[in-house]
Amino acid sequence: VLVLGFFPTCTLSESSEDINRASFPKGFVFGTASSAFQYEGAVKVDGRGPSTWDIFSHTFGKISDFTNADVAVDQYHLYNGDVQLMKDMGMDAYRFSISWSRIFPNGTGQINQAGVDHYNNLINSLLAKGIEPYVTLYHWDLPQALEDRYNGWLNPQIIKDYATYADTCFQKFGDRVKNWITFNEPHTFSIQGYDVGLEAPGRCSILLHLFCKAGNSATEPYIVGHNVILSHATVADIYRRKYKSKQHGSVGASFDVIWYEPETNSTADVEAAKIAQDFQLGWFLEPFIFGDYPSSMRSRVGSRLPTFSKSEAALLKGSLDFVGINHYTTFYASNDTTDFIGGLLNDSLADSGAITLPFKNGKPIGDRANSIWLYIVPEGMRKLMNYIKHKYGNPPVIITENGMDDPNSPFISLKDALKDAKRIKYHHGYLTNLLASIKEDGCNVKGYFAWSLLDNWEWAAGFSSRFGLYFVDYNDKLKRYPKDSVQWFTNFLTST
Ligand code: PSG
Repeated sequence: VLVLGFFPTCTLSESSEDINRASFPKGFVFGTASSAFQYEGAVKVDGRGPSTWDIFSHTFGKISDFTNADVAVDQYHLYNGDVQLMKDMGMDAYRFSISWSRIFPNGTGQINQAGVDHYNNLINSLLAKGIEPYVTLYHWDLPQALEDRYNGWLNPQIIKDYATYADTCFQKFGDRVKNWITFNEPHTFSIQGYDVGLEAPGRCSILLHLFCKAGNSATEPYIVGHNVILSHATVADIYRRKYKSKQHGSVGASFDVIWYEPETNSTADVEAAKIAQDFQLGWFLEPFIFGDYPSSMRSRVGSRLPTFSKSEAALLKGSLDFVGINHYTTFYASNDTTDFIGGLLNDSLADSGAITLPFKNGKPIGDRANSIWLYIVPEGMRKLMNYIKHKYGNPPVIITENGMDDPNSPFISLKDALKDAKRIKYHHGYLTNLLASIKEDGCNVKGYFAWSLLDNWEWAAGFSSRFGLYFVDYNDKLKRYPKDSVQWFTNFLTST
């Protein structure tokens, strides 16, 4: 702070004033994002059935701090207060997910009315305060019943069952919900759940099945991805045929995207960065834009990559009303000349022939947050927006997640934990680059959601990572305390 004091243009108060809501186009949406399993808790309340994440989180050794999300931040009970916090900040929207096993505890069959009631209450509470709901239908918490019955996403039967679930949500909530996200980060859950096994359902074959009992890391991620892609297309079609003319909403999906910067300007590294991006964003976005997987994936994965029939391709193409992007970080990409990863793992990650790392010659690409994968590189946001514009015809984009985490340390006092200058700098930097992509480059970006309103349960990292604008006191009744970033966002959103 003392050092900053010598450079008046660098102080926080100044930097928070150079851009604000009014700098963005009219109607641009600002919100925060969350997911059911990370926030709700109340896992056994009102007839909810177990999900794959309940089982995974209760399996010894899977969660780094040995916690689970049985209580999480209890938004199931505390939602009214949380909605007020959003309102007080001047937020326009809230992205949350519906827990499939609250609606269908068994995955299919009987609807659980108490689960429907809960989301009706949440949606009504948001609308009463003028906050627009953005609803994710699937944020990783598959009903365990479907995993047990037929291996969940590995079986094409899931397409029909997911469609019934989504159709039910459109029917029950679509009179008030106008923005639907079918899937959160299919790339992440295909890889983490079925290639490296670090997330539910924890399947893999790497390192001689040392970590996972069952799985095939070279084939299953592609099978899962395929069923997810067909599920999205099926559900987008149902929405257009049965609901769109009455409900007038939009259906998109959210994709995780690390920006890949070639490690050197050699042809091989430039090409490696492109192919790495095909295997991340292209894998899931291209089928919806062009009707097929990227050609680089077709040639590299060969017969392990499932194919789309003519009629499936037609259903896929144009099935996204908007492209949701979860963007946090940038890595270097280089050509894997030694096939190091392929030899070691024999998995889908090796197929791109690229190595992606946040280091070059031992030097990090940017300042690191708490998560080992989260390096702060604000310019990546602008580059990514331009990449999507040029490669995919400037579709409407919504940033459905962006944010950074601090460690959950028992040695930091509450007072100090609320001083999150690093988070303010992060959002300021990423928003500045997002704004430039819109204003200077003509990118078609419609909204921005910060991850996250509250500290919450960060999957395999448990409570060890704090992504919130609000601090949650896990030792004292889950009380919420505003970090400095809350004041920053409030100023940003309410100044004109
Ligand atoms: C997203 C992006 C990366 C890793 C994990 C995620 N990345 O760039 O390497 S998960 C994503 C998810 C949400 C998480 C949040 C923070 O949708 O549930 O809590 O980001 O990890």
